[in-house]
Amino acid sequence: MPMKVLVVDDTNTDRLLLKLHLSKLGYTTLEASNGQEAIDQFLEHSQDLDLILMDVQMPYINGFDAVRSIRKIQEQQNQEWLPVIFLSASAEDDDIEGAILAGGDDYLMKPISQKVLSAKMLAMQRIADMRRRLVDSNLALEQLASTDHLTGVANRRSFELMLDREMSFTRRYGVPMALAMFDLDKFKVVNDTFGHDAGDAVLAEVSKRIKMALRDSDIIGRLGGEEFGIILHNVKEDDVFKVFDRYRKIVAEHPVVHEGAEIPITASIGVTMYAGKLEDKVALLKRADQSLYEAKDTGRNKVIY
Ligand code: GH3
Ligand code: MG
Ligand code: MG
Ligand code: MG
Repeated sequence: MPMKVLVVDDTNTDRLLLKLHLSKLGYTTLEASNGQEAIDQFLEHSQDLDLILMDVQMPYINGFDAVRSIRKIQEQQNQEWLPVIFLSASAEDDDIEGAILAGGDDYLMKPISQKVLSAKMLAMQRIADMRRRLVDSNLALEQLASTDHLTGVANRRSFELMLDREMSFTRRYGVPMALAMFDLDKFKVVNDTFGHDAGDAVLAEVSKRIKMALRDSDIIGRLGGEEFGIILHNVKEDDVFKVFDRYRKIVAEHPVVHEGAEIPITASIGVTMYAGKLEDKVALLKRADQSLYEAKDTGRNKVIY
């Protein structure tokens, strides 16, 4: 994709000349002829803009003020860095300093040399690429830190963060949700009979079955050991039992096959609803846990709701 550049200048001939330079260099352009237009263009195109070339002297809102506003918006919206190069006929130290203080990344003297402009844009592109790589590797690290490596589902920390988020969604919009604790039955026996590797394979397979069955807006996480949490987002109270009983069956109806061995598996599921009362995550998890205990106490392989 060619870089998209916003060219801001109140002088038509300057703007045309810049556009000409830029199109020769293979860039696409957007235009603004004053500070306000620049801000408007930025608001409309901030998603796919790569660079702003900003004249300093303009009536009403000058280039410095326009860039200050743009930087403020970016900060409020937590947007990515967008390079800004100021263009001005003034060689005054105060203007050069002012440009950087206003949020500019570089300052070029008019008349603009196509060669210098192209070199400066290359420098900005390099920094933008570097930042993008950093953001990407941060995202990858975050992903790694929030995922349980054996099963590929959310780990406890990340599940609890999502639970917080779901609960505030429910509080704000009054959309009920369900939370379940889901624990494999007699899993110690599985390990003792088939070995720890087989136990690991069961955990991975069970997570996969549930993940396949979940709706996109629902969430599964591994809370620890052979215990999982499941959140149903925006669910009718009448449907809750049906959904979780389906998950129970998905686990129980076929044994997990590992290295030729057929391993029968069942799970107990303790469920609780949340409709937005002043209750915290800990209280909710505790209620689901109590239902889970009841399921274990009364025979396992069942949903208690
Ligand atoms: P219950 O029906 O009451 O839940 O019985 P249980 O045997 O499932 O419960 P218990 O808490 O006594 O045992 C849990 C077992 O899960 C013991 C532990 O070794 C096993 N386990 C926990 N994490 C893992 C894991 O990552 N891999 C394997 N293979 N086993 C695990
Ligand atoms: Mg001007
Ligand atoms: Mg268990
Ligand atoms: Mg357990």
